[in-house]
Amino acid sequence: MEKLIITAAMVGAEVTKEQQPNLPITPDEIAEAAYECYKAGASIVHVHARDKDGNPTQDFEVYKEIKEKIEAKCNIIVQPSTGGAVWHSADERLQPVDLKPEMATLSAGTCNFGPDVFMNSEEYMEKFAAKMLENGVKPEIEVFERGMIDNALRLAKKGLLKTPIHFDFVLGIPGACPGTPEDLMHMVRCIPADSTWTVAGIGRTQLTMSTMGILLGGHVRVGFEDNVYYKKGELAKSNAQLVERVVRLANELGRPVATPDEAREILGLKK
Ligand code: KMH
Ligand code: ZN
Repeated sequence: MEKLIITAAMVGAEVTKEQQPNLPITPDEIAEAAYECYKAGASIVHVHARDKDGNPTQDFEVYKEIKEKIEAKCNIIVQPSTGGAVWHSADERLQPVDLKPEMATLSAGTCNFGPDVFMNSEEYMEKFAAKMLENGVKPEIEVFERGMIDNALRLAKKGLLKTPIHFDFVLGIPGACPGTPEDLMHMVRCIPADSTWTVAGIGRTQLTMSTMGILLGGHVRVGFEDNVYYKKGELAKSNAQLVERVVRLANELGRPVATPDEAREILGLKK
């Protein structure tokens, strides 16, 4: 089995300081949290930016500041979000791709997202994929429902997505696919054999999905974007604490953890 790539999704667009007092918000806080996650064993940070009031923003300059601050501290892979928040327009969402990061997320279809709708029409997906291709950015395909795998395969068939594809199964969003072992195993069975994949379990599904990811030879995403708790009724102290738990699990289960450069090798990123 490949070494385990751990992604820290530290901020997100939906979580508030009221829900998680240790949520990093400013570029300095996000860079420090990324450095802590790196020291704990993460090789990718999935980044969302916030404005001065703490609201989600896709502003190019804010992402630039965050990326530069993280890269000044460590060589972790910086993966900006192009999902943003549900109310962001496609053009707003695409701004961080102009930074030419090594990776960025690409959501592969529309779904309910709690009380909202997360819009990713065919037109959006093609536009996002084309822009990432043009800028040499490797997409991480966000899959919230089974049919989104086929949407990604169609992009590849049209030459808008290079293979092998890297998928992220985001399971347990209210309104989309649940985070059960059976759901994850079905997703894994449906992707091309040469693909790589990671799993992000939302809320209480995070620990189960992380363990499944380690055992099935996939990779794992944890962090406040997906889950603010350490266990039922107990908030996590930091994003790094959640990464540390995955490292301990991986050690117990005999799966070595990848450094950022090893993750680059596994994902075919050139640096
Ligand atoms: N905040 C969600 C609506 C991504 O980062 O690419 C979308 C999201 C996906 O978080
Ligand atoms: Zn995200």
